[in-house]
Amino acid sequence: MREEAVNRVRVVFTLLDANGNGVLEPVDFELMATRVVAAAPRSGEAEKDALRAAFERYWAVLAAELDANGDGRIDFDEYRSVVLDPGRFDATIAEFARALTALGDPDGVGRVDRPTFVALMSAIGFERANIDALFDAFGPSADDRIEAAVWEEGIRDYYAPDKAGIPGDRLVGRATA
Ligand SMILES: [Ca+2]
Ligand SMILES: [Ca+2]
Repeated sequence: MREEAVNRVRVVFTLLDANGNGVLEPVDFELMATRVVAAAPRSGEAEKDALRAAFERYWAVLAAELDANGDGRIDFDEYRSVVLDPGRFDATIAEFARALTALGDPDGVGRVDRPTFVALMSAIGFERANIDALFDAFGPSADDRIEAAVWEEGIRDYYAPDKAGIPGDRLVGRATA
């Protein structure tokens, strides 16, 4: 497993622990879904419901696959095995990636502008400098928009254990220009 993959997973664990008590529980995913939906005022109810459903499923799958000691919570040692066998989570991550990027593209034109991207990624909890660095790594157009499909693929790559030097690494540590 690439060290970069472990670092990416650690960042996600910290963010998913929305109430900051050191373990993942259902309430974290409810909090996160509420925050992200609140950051997407231009999106329709169907898209918001899809995002909420994606977070619910995300938790359900993590709980079923990673809660090794069966206490209904997932600590980091349990969570880090998410990258050992990512195939188990492909469908869940793909659903999440699709739901999130759909919120980023409320007009359904396949493109995401920077303010919308920043709002959603800030709601998840990433730092502004990292968010901008990631957006730039996705190769924005002259009018400062990225392809929704590129972002969606970037989310899936983020969880890939064998990838390094990918745009998602911009979300780890301090952003560098
Ligand atoms: Ca928590
Ligand atoms: Ca547990």
